[in-house]
Amino acid sequence: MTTSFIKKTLRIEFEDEGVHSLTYYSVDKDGNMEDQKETQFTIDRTPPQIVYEASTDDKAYIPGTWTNKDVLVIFSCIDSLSGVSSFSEPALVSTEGENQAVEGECRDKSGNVSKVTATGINIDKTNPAISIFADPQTIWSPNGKLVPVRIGGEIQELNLSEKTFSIIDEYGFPVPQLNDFGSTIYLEAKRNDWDSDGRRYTINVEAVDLAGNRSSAATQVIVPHDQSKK
Ligand SMILES: [Ca+2]
Ligand SMILES: [Ca+2]
Ligand SMILES: [Ca+2]
Repeated sequence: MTTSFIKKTLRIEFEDEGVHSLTYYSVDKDGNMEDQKETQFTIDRTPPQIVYEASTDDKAYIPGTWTNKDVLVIFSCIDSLSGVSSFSEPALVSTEGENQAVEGECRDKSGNVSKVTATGINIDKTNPAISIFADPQTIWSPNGKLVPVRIGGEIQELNLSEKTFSIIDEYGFPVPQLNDFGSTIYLEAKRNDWDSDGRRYTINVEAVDLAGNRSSAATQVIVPHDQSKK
């Protein structure tokens, strides 16, 4: 008995995407037919779908908003035909800066690639830096007059949201309003005779940046008990 194989190459074109199956068998000269065989293959020209989720401390991060925490970007990918082969690892953005971006990529088993970019990541971890001073710091003499005091200083902050001034008189009397540095306020040059450490006015400023970082600073103006303690 002799066995001879005849090799045939047949070109069949499959255009459509999807799972295709091809059934084939051979017949010998005497009409004997072998068992049918089947082969399957998938044509996939559609790139996968990649999306991302950004979060800070397990809460959703909204792009374009400022945070003072690291932003975690997690990518996920689906592919309906050949299936996902690989996609980007989660990325942790911890550097400070505005409009930072992270790119993610997904590849399916047919080599189609999709990309997505997480943009608008704004991170600020730095507290505002504040200086404040009063001029003069000592009011003399305690003659009951209103004395002009200039409040100076500055806030160093790239993303300042708000600044708030407050004045506290240790005697609890109504105090002037202060809206900004460079202003002059009028304080009463008066103290009680028994107040041995003098009357203390405290001028506070608090600054908050867009990411919620907060700092405060204060200076004091004193109406001393006597001139030697000024
Ligand atoms: Ca695909
Ligand atoms: Ca800041
Ligand atoms: Ca006092």
